[in-house]
Amino acid sequence: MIGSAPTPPELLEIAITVARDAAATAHRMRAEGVSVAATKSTVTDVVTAADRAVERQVLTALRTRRPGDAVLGEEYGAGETGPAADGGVRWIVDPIDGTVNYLYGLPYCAVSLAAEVAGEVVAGVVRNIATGEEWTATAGGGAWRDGARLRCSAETDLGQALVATGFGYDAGRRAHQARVVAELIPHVRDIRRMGAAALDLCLAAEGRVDAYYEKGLAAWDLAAGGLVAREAGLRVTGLSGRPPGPDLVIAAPPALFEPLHTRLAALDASGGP
Ligand code: LIP
Repeated sequence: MIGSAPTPPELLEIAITVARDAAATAHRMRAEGVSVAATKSTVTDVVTAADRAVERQVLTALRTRRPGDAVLGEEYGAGETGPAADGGVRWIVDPIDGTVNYLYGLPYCAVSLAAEVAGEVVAGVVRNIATGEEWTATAGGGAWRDGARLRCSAETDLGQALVATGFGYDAGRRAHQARVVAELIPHVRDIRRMGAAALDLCLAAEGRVDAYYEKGLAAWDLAAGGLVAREAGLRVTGLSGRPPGPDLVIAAPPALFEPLHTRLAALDASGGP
Protein backbone atom coordinates (compact mmCIF):
# COMPACT_ATOMS: atom_id res chain seq x y z
CA MET A 1 0.00 0.00 0.00
CA ILE A 2 1.45 3.40 -1.00
CA GLY A 3 1.10 6.34 1.54
CA SER A 4 -1.59 6.60 4.20
CA ALA A 5 -5.24 5.83 3.64
CA PRO A 6 -7.48 8.71 2.52
CA THR A 7 -9.41 10.51 5.24
CA PRO A 8 -12.96 9.42 6.11
CA PRO A 9 -14.47 12.46 4.31
CA GLU A 10 -12.40 11.62 1.20
CA LEU A 11 -13.58 8.00 1.32
CA LEU A 12 -17.16 9.18 1.83
CA GLU A 13 -16.98 11.39 -1.24
CA ILE A 14 -15.97 8.35 -3.32
CA ALA A 15 -18.67 6.19 -1.70
CA ILE A 16 -21.40 8.75 -2.43
CA THR A 17 -20.42 9.10 -6.11
CA VAL A 18 -20.23 5.34 -6.62
CA ALA A 19 -23.47 4.62 -4.70
CA ARG A 20 -25.45 7.27 -6.59
CA ASP A 21 -24.42 5.80 -9.95
CA ALA A 22 -25.19 2.30 -8.67
CA ALA A 23 -28.64 3.33 -7.43
CA ALA A 24 -29.38 4.94 -10.80
CA THR A 25 -28.52 1.68 -12.57
CA ALA A 26 -30.66 -0.35 -10.16
CA HIS A 27 -33.55 2.08 -10.64
CA ARG A 28 -33.27 1.91 -14.44
CA MET A 29 -33.08 -1.91 -14.44
CA ARG A 30 -36.15 -2.09 -12.18
CA ALA A 31 -38.09 0.06 -14.64
CA GLU A 32 -37.00 -2.22 -17.50
CA GLY A 33 -38.38 -5.23 -15.63
CA VAL A 34 -36.58 -7.57 -13.27
CA SER A 35 -36.71 -11.29 -12.62
CA VAL A 36 -35.01 -13.89 -10.45
CA ALA A 37 -31.61 -14.87 -11.89
CA ALA A 38 -30.81 -17.48 -9.25
CA THR A 39 -31.42 -18.50 -5.66
CA LYS A 40 -28.79 -18.73 -2.90
CA SER A 41 -29.15 -20.16 0.64
CA THR A 42 -32.81 -21.17 0.13
CA VAL A 43 -35.43 -20.98 -2.65
CA THR A 44 -36.65 -17.64 -1.22
CA ASP A 45 -33.13 -16.16 -1.06
CA VAL A 46 -33.13 -14.68 -4.54
CA VAL A 47 -30.62 -12.77 -6.62
CA THR A 48 -31.58 -10.74 -9.65
CA ALA A 49 -29.52 -9.76 -12.66
CA ALA A 50 -29.56 -6.24 -11.21
CA ASP A 51 -27.87 -7.34 -7.95
CA ARG A 52 -24.98 -8.73 -10.02
CA ALA A 53 -24.81 -5.90 -12.55
CA VAL A 54 -24.83 -3.23 -9.84
CA GLU A 55 -22.13 -4.96 -7.80
CA ARG A 56 -20.00 -5.33 -10.96
CA GLN A 57 -20.45 -1.62 -11.63
CA VAL A 58 -19.38 -0.78 -8.07
CA LEU A 59 -16.34 -3.06 -8.35
CA THR A 60 -15.27 -1.43 -11.62
CA ALA A 61 -15.77 2.09 -10.25
CA LEU A 62 -13.78 1.35 -7.09
CA ARG A 63 -11.03 -0.33 -9.11
CA THR A 64 -10.75 2.86 -11.17
CA ARG A 65 -10.86 5.26 -8.20
CA ARG A 66 -8.92 3.13 -5.71
CA PRO A 67 -7.00 0.39 -7.62
CA GLY A 68 -5.29 -1.18 -4.58
CA ASP A 69 -8.28 -1.42 -2.29
CA ALA A 70 -10.09 -4.62 -1.31
CA VAL A 71 -13.82 -5.09 -1.89
CA LEU A 72 -16.20 -7.44 -0.09
CA GLY A 73 -19.61 -7.72 -1.76
CA GLU A 74 -22.76 -9.78 -1.22
CA GLU A 75 -22.73 -11.34 -4.68
CA TYR A 76 -18.99 -11.76 -5.45
CA GLY A 77 -17.61 -11.94 -1.92
CA ALA A 78 -13.96 -10.91 -1.54
CA GLY A 79 -12.91 -12.98 -4.51
CA GLU A 80 -12.43 -10.14 -6.92
CA THR A 81 -9.74 -8.30 -4.92
CA GLY A 82 -8.61 -10.51 -2.04
CA PRO A 83 -8.18 -9.20 1.51
CA ALA A 84 -7.15 -5.65 2.37
CA ALA A 85 -3.44 -4.90 2.81
CA ASP A 86 -2.38 -4.07 6.38
CA GLY A 87 -3.87 -0.71 7.25
CA GLY A 88 -5.42 -0.68 3.79
CA VAL A 89 -8.95 0.17 2.74
CA ARG A 90 -11.66 -2.44 2.31
CA TRP A 91 -14.98 -1.51 0.74
CA ILE A 92 -18.09 -3.42 1.88
CA VAL A 93 -20.98 -3.36 -0.60
CA ASP A 94 -24.54 -4.60 -0.70
CA PRO A 95 -25.62 -3.73 -4.27
CA ILE A 96 -29.33 -4.08 -3.47
CA ASP A 97 -30.25 -4.50 0.18
CA GLY A 98 -33.88 -5.54 0.28
CA THR A 99 -33.72 -7.65 -2.88
CA VAL A 100 -37.16 -9.19 -2.32
CA ASN A 101 -38.67 -5.69 -2.01
CA TYR A 102 -36.81 -4.74 -5.21
CA LEU A 103 -38.19 -7.81 -6.98
CA TYR A 104 -41.76 -6.99 -5.89
CA GLY A 105 -41.40 -3.28 -6.66
CA LEU A 106 -41.67 -2.16 -3.05
CA PRO A 107 -39.86 1.20 -2.57
CA TYR A 108 -37.73 -0.01 0.34
CA CYS A 109 -34.40 -1.19 -1.05
CA ALA A 110 -30.99 0.42 -1.07
CA VAL A 111 -27.41 0.49 -2.24
CA SER A 112 -25.18 0.22 0.82
CA LEU A 113 -21.45 1.05 0.57
CA ALA A 114 -18.96 1.40 3.41
CA ALA A 115 -15.21 1.98 3.66
CA GLU A 116 -13.24 0.18 6.35
CA VAL A 117 -9.67 1.05 7.35
CA ALA A 118 -7.68 -1.33 9.53
CA GLY A 119 -10.87 -3.22 10.36
CA GLU A 120 -12.90 -0.15 11.41
CA VAL A 121 -15.75 1.22 9.28
CA VAL A 122 -14.94 4.94 8.86
CA ALA A 123 -17.32 6.06 6.11
CA GLY A 124 -20.65 4.85 4.79
CA VAL A 125 -23.60 5.69 2.54
CA VAL A 126 -27.02 4.09 2.21
CA ARG A 127 -29.13 5.28 -0.75
CA ASN A 128 -32.76 4.25 -1.22
CA ILE A 129 -33.01 3.12 -4.85
CA ALA A 130 -36.68 4.08 -5.22
CA THR A 131 -36.92 7.33 -3.23
CA GLY A 132 -33.39 8.73 -3.58
CA GLU A 133 -33.14 9.34 0.18
CA GLU A 134 -29.48 9.22 1.17
CA TRP A 135 -27.92 8.63 4.57
CA THR A 136 -24.22 9.21 5.16
CA ALA A 137 -21.78 9.06 8.04
CA THR A 138 -18.10 9.24 8.88
CA ALA A 139 -16.49 8.00 12.09
CA GLY A 140 -16.59 10.96 14.47
CA GLY A 141 -18.23 13.12 11.80
CA GLY A 142 -21.87 12.43 12.60
CA ALA A 143 -24.74 10.96 10.61
CA TRP A 144 -26.65 12.92 7.97
CA ARG A 145 -29.60 12.62 5.65
CA ASP A 146 -29.83 14.99 2.76
CA GLY A 147 -27.77 17.62 4.63
CA ALA A 148 -29.57 17.33 8.02
CA ARG A 149 -27.66 15.99 11.04
CA LEU A 150 -29.39 13.00 12.58
CA ARG A 151 -30.17 12.21 16.21
CA CYS A 152 -31.79 8.95 17.28
CA SER A 153 -35.02 8.61 19.25
CA ALA A 154 -35.29 10.09 22.77
CA GLU A 155 -37.86 7.47 23.80
CA THR A 156 -37.12 6.04 27.27
CA ASP A 157 -40.04 3.60 27.69
CA LEU A 158 -39.73 0.25 25.85
CA GLY A 159 -43.50 -0.10 26.06
CA GLN A 160 -43.77 2.98 23.83
CA ALA A 161 -41.03 1.91 21.42
CA LEU A 162 -41.64 1.16 17.75
CA VAL A 163 -39.19 -1.65 17.01
CA ALA A 164 -38.06 -2.79 13.56
CA THR A 165 -36.81 -6.30 12.87
CA GLY A 166 -36.48 -8.88 10.11
CA PHE A 167 -36.65 -12.56 9.23
CA GLY A 168 -34.18 -14.81 7.49
CA TYR A 169 -34.54 -16.93 4.37
CA ASP A 170 -34.52 -20.24 6.26
CA ALA A 171 -37.98 -21.42 7.32
CA GLY A 172 -36.75 -22.82 10.63
CA ARG A 173 -35.03 -19.55 11.45
CA ARG A 174 -38.14 -17.57 10.55
CA ALA A 175 -40.18 -19.76 12.89
CA HIS A 176 -37.74 -19.03 15.74
CA GLN A 177 -37.69 -15.30 14.92
CA ALA A 178 -41.51 -15.26 14.82
CA ARG A 179 -41.64 -16.80 18.31
CA VAL A 180 -39.31 -14.06 19.55
CA VAL A 181 -41.54 -11.38 17.97
CA ALA A 182 -44.68 -13.00 19.42
CA GLU A 183 -43.20 -12.83 22.92
CA LEU A 184 -41.73 -9.33 22.47
CA ILE A 185 -44.71 -7.57 20.89
CA PRO A 186 -46.80 -7.25 24.12
CA HIS A 187 -43.87 -5.30 25.63
CA VAL A 188 -43.34 -2.68 22.88
CA ARG A 189 -45.53 -0.15 21.04
CA ASP A 190 -45.44 -2.23 17.83
CA ILE A 191 -43.16 -4.08 15.41
CA ARG A 192 -42.19 -3.05 11.88
CA ARG A 193 -40.88 -5.56 9.35
CA MET A 194 -39.82 -3.52 6.30
CA GLY A 195 -37.30 -5.81 4.62
CA ALA A 196 -33.93 -4.05 4.34
CA ALA A 197 -31.51 -3.96 7.30
CA ALA A 198 -29.42 -1.05 5.98
CA LEU A 199 -32.55 1.13 5.71
CA ASP A 200 -33.93 -0.12 9.04
CA LEU A 201 -30.69 1.03 10.72
CA CYS A 202 -30.93 4.41 9.00
CA LEU A 203 -34.55 4.91 10.04
CA ALA A 204 -33.53 4.07 13.61
CA ALA A 205 -30.73 6.64 13.29
CA GLU A 206 -33.28 9.40 12.78
CA GLY A 207 -36.00 8.12 15.09
CA ARG A 208 -38.43 7.01 12.38
CA VAL A 209 -38.37 3.81 14.42
CA ASP A 210 -37.09 3.79 17.98
CA ALA A 211 -34.95 0.64 17.80
CA TYR A 212 -33.99 -2.28 15.58
CA TYR A 213 -32.72 -5.81 16.05
CA GLU A 214 -32.16 -8.78 13.75
CA LYS A 215 -30.43 -12.14 13.65
CA GLY A 216 -28.56 -13.32 10.55
CA LEU A 217 -27.09 -10.12 9.11
CA ALA A 218 -23.96 -10.25 6.99
CA ALA A 219 -21.23 -7.60 6.97
CA TRP A 220 -22.70 -5.98 3.84
CA ASP A 221 -26.16 -5.61 5.45
CA LEU A 222 -24.66 -3.91 8.47
CA ALA A 223 -21.50 -1.94 7.61
CA ALA A 224 -22.79 1.41 6.33
CA GLY A 225 -26.14 1.45 8.17
CA GLY A 226 -24.40 0.47 11.40
CA LEU A 227 -22.06 3.48 11.17
CA VAL A 228 -25.00 5.82 10.44
CA ALA A 229 -26.80 4.41 13.49
CA ARG A 230 -23.78 4.73 15.80
CA GLU A 231 -23.01 8.27 14.67
CA ALA A 232 -26.66 9.22 15.40
CA GLY A 233 -26.26 8.07 19.02
CA LEU A 234 -27.50 4.47 18.95
CA ARG A 235 -25.72 1.62 20.71
CA VAL A 236 -25.10 -0.98 18.00
CA THR A 237 -23.90 -4.31 19.43
CA GLY A 238 -24.53 -8.01 19.62
CA LEU A 239 -25.81 -9.82 22.68
CA SER A 240 -23.89 -9.69 25.99
CA GLY A 241 -21.25 -7.24 24.79
CA ARG A 242 -20.42 -9.14 21.65
CA PRO A 243 -19.84 -7.10 18.48
CA PRO A 244 -22.80 -6.77 16.11
CA GLY A 245 -22.82 -9.70 13.69
CA PRO A 246 -24.70 -12.74 12.31
CA ASP A 247 -25.74 -13.90 15.78
CA LEU A 248 -27.62 -10.71 16.52
CA VAL A 249 -27.58 -6.99 15.92
CA ILE A 250 -29.29 -4.67 18.41
CA ALA A 251 -29.44 -0.95 17.63
CA ALA A 252 -31.12 1.14 20.30
CA PRO A 253 -30.84 4.52 22.03
CA PRO A 254 -28.98 4.31 25.37
CA ALA A 255 -32.25 4.56 27.38
CA LEU A 256 -33.89 1.66 25.54
CA PHE A 257 -30.83 -0.54 25.07
CA GLU A 258 -30.79 -2.42 28.39
CA PRO A 259 -34.55 -3.17 28.56
CA LEU A 260 -34.54 -4.35 24.93
CA HIS A 261 -31.33 -6.34 25.38
CA THR A 262 -32.73 -8.03 28.52
CA ARG A 263 -35.92 -9.06 26.68
CA LEU A 264 -34.05 -10.34 23.61
CA ALA A 265 -31.59 -12.30 25.76
CA ALA A 266 -34.45 -13.88 27.71
CA LEU A 267 -36.18 -14.78 24.43
CA ASP A 268 -32.99 -16.37 22.99
CA ALA A 269 -33.14 -13.96 20.01
CA SER A 270 -29.65 -15.01 18.90
CA GLY A 271 -30.64 -18.68 19.11
CA GLY A 272 -32.47 -21.00 16.77
CA PRO A 273 -31.31 -22.30 13.37
C1 LIP B 1 -32.08 -8.67 3.59
C2 LIP B 1 -31.87 -7.88 4.86
C3 LIP B 1 -33.13 -7.94 5.72
C4 LIP B 1 -33.43 -9.34 6.08
C5 LIP B 1 -33.63 -10.15 4.83
C6 LIP B 1 -32.39 -10.08 3.92
P1 LIP B 1 -30.87 -8.87 1.24
O1 LIP B 1 -30.90 -8.61 2.84
O2 LIP B 1 -31.61 -6.56 4.54
O3 LIP B 1 -32.97 -7.20 6.89
O4 LIP B 1 -34.57 -9.40 6.88
O5 LIP B 1 -33.88 -11.48 5.19
O6 LIP B 1 -31.29 -10.67 4.55
O7 LIP B 1 -30.91 -10.37 1.06
O8 LIP B 1 -32.05 -8.21 0.61
O9 LIP B 1 -29.58 -8.26 0.79
